Amino acid sequence: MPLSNFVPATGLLGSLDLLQISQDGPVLHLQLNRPAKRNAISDSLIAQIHTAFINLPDDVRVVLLSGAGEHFCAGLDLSELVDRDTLGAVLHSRGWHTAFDAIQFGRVPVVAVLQGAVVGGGLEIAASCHIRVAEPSAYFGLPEGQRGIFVGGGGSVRIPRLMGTARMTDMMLTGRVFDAVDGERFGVVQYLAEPGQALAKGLELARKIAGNAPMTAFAVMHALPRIADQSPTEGLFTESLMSAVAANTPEAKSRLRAFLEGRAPKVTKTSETTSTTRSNP
Ligand code: 1HE
Repeated sequence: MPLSNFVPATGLLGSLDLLQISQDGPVLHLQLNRPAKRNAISDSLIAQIHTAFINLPDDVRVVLLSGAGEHFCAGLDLSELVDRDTLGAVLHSRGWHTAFDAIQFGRVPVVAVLQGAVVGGGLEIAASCHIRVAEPSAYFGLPEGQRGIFVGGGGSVRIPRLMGTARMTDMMLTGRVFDAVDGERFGVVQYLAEPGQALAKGLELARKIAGNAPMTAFAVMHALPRIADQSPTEGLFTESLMSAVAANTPEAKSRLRAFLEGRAPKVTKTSETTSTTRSNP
């Protein structure tokens, strides 16, 4: 169901039958819509996710990603795995990388709203997003270890960067499953919502994000993770270049002028986003 005020997408985005896409101003809501299969990611679904993220309408400034039903995503559609040969498996994994790169390194930030199972490829797609908000029902697992396979959707790159290699090793070797509280404690989740409130919280955050200068959003999405992967000396240099680029946009200049002329809000405790949630510091 589209959120209230959200208008269902038409055209290409409206034709993607495994996604339900709707838009309200700068916020696009993209819902994985395969609840009968717990939003398991089939070849068709991964292709549709990729298509959606590379064809976002120009006026979209942020995406809210959620899953229909009681579970965010049960990961890879296991029924399609059995018949692939080795090259087919490599190409399949590379296809997931392309799709999830389009999320992480696309044009706009993505807020994921998580509930129920966030497992395997479900955790991999969540890890490609920029902000994760969780219902208390959310839980995180990497059953690949138990299924005799390995992560293939970018999990080995992105998940350790959120929770650390040791925790991911534990999940994969022992089948350990984390609940939402531990997910927040371990850095997988930035916001833990009250029951039934995660979508509303995600929307509130999305609207805030949509108000940012596009160049800042670009810098956060594209420069920050790359700087984190660079040596300190290279990182500092990249930071100087990125900050000079951002500061020289007309939007930055007008926002800075607005503050200096007393027209912009001050930074106060009330600008925290903790009204209905506990958030990480
Ligand atoms: C599926 C899948 C799936 C459900 N592939 N069909 N992921 C997993 O190992 C997780 C497997 N799924 C589960 O553990 C459970 O389904 C859930 C805990 C997520 C949900 O349980 P439940 O009781 O609500 O649903 P269900 O009865 O288990 O499943 C409902 C239907 O969805 C059923 O099909 P049906 O035709 O019998 O109704 C299930 O077969 C189907 N279903 N999950 C295919 N994953 C790029 S590499 C990534 C590697 C991975 O992601 S490995 C992790 C795979």
